Amino acid sequence: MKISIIKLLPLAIILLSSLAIYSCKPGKVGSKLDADAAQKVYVAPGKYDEVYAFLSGGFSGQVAAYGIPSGRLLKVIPVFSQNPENGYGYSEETKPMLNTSHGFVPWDDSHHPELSKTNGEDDGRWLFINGNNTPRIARINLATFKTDEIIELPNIGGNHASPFCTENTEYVVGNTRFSEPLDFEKGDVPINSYKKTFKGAVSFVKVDKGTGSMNLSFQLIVPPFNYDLAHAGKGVSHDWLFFTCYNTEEANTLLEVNASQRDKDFIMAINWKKAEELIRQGKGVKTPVKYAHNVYNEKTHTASSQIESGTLTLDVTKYPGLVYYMPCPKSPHGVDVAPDGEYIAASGKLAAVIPVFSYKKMLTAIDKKDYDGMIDGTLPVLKYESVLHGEVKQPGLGPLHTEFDGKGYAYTTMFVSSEVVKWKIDNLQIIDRIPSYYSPGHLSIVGGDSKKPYGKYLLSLNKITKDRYLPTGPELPQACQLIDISGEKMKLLLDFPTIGEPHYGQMIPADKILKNQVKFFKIEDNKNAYVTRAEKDSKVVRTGNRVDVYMTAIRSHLAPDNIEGIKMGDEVYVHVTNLEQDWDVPHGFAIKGANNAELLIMPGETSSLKWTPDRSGIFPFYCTDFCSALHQEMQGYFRVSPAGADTPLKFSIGVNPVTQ
Ligand code: K7E
Ligand code: CUA
Repeated sequence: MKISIIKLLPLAIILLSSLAIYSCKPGKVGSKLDADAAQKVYVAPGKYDEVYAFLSGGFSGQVAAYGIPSGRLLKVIPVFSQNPENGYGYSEETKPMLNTSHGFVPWDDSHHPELSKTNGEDDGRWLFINGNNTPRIARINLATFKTDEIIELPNIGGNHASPFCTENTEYVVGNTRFSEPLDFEKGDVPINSYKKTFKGAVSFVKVDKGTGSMNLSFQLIVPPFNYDLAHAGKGVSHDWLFFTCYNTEEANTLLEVNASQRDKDFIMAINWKKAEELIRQGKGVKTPVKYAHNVYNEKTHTASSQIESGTLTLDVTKYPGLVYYMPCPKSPHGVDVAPDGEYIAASGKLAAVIPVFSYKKMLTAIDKKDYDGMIDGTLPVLKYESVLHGEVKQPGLGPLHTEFDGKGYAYTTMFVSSEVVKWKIDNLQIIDRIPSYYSPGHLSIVGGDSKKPYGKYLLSLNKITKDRYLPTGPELPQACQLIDISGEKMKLLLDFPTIGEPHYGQMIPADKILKNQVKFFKIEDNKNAYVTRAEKDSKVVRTGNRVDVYMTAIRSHLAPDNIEGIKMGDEVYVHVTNLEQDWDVPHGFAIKGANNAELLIMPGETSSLKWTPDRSGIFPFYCTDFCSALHQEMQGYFRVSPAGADTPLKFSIGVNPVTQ
C-alpha cells in the first residue's frame, strides 16, 4: 500500500510536537533526595568502590570505567579512537588495531559494552563493545584494561544491534542497523531499489573459551529491516536470540515518517543452535568478502592486522524453523530477556505499552503454526496474542530499555517522560516510578542482563542535562544517575557527568575484576621486536635513512639521552622499553615537533614512536608522566643535521661532558 508523504507529514508533526510537550522537566529537581543519600555514595578516601561500571563513550569511540557508588572516573579505555593520552593508535605497536578494509579508521561510535558470560553470569574476563559506524567488535581484556582484539564485520552498515553474548559466550552476535547490498553483490544500485537489492546480515563471532580470541564464524542473511538491539536467551531460551526490527516498511528515505507507518514491527527470534547445526552440515555458502582482524599480542606488546577473506552465509528464507517474527508495537528499540529466560520485554519507542513476550508461548505458537502471515514468503510471523505474556499498561512515554533485579522486577527507561519505571514481571503491575534528569536512554543494573542480577544499584544513562551542571558552552555533558533499588521504592543517590555519550553500561561487582589484575609486565617475557632488556644494551642503529633508537626508561633517566647524527630525510623510530618492575610506574615519552602523540609505556612494556624531523637543530625529548621526584630531570636531546652533513652517529648517557 502506498501512502503519500504529504498525508503522513501532519501525523508526524502531531507526534513530534506531543513528544516535545512531554519532554518537559519532571518533578522538582533534587526533591526526591533522601537525607542518607550522601552517606550511601560516600566512599572514604583510600577505600575501593564496590562495583565497576563500564560505560560506552558513544561518539568518543571509547569505554570509560567508573567506580560505583562514588561515580569516580577510573579510566578511559581506548578502543576505536586514537587516544593521545597514552599513544593508543599513535604508537607503531597499536596503529594496526585501527586498521579496517577501508584502511586506517581512527574513530568510531561505541554503544554497547557487553561483559563476557559463563552460565549466563558475568565472569569478569572480557568486555566486548561495538563500533557502530565502520562495523567492528572489540574485545577488552579486563586483566589489563587494554583492547586486545578488534574484528571488522563485512556485509553490514551500522553495527548497532551488537555485541551480545550467548549464555556461555559461545558467540558474540551483531546485526545491521542499515541494511545495504551485501559486500559481494553489486553495490552500485539505485537507492530506491532498496526492497530488492538491500539485505540484513546477522554476524556470529565465535569466542575461544580459553583465550577469548574471536573469529567470524558465519552470517545469516535476513530481510532488509533496520535491526536495533538484541539479547540472547538464557536458561530455557538458551538456544535463541532476539532482535528488534524497525523500518519493516523497508523505506529508504524520510524514515522519521516512512518507518513509523506500521502499527507493529517485530522481534526477530533466531534459533542459533539450529543455525550452528546447519553450518556444521556444510550448508553455509562461502562468499568473497574482506574484513580486517586486528590482534594485540601481550607478549610482543604489538598489534598485527590481517585482512581476512571469505565468510560463510546462510539465507534464512531457505531454512524453515530458523527464524520467527513476533509482532511488536511501534518501532521497537530495546529487547531484554529476564533472568529466567522465559520473559522477553520489548520497548516500542512510540508505543503506549510495554509488551512482554513468553518464551513458552512462543514455542507453543511455533508448534501450532499459529501464524499471522509470512515475511518474504517463508518466514512466519507469529500471532501477537499467542506469544504475549501481557502488556505493562501506561508505563510512561517513550520506553527504550529494560533491565532486571533478580527479585522479580523489571525497570524500564522512559525517554520522553524522563523517568525510570519499576514493574513486576509476573503481573505486569507498575510498582514505582522515579524521575530521571533527563531523557534516559539505556539503564544498567549490576548484572542486570545476566542470569544472576546483583541488584542494589541502577544507573540511568541520561541524554540531556540542561540546568544540572555548571554550563560548558553550547555542549553540555551527558550524565548518569545512580538509583538505589535495594528497597521497594527507588531512591535517587547521585548524579555525575560522563565522558562522551554513554549509550549503555554494564556493572559488575568489583571482586570479579580485582582478582585478575595485571600489575606489570615481566621484562623477561617481553618479546617485542625492539625490546631493550637492560640499559647497557640501549643503542642507536642506522639502516639507510631509517634510524632505530633502542631506549630504556627507569627512574629517573632515559638512555641514551644524547643522540647525534640524525639527518634530515631520516625516519626515526624510538623504541622505549620501560624497565620498571613495579605496579603503577609508567614512563612517558615525547619529542618536540613530532607529528604524533606521546607514548605512555607500562612497566615491562616496549612502545615505539615514529618521528620524521622537519628541520635541523636540537630537539629535546622527555618523560611525560610524573614518575619520581626527579621526573623533571628525565630528559634528553636529539641533534638533527642537514641531509648531507658528516655528523657521526653517536649516542651516550652520562659521558658527553660539557666543553669549555
Ligand atoms: Cu538505546 Cu545505541 Cu543502545 Cu543509545 S542505543 S540509548
Ligand atoms: Cu619517567 Cu617521568
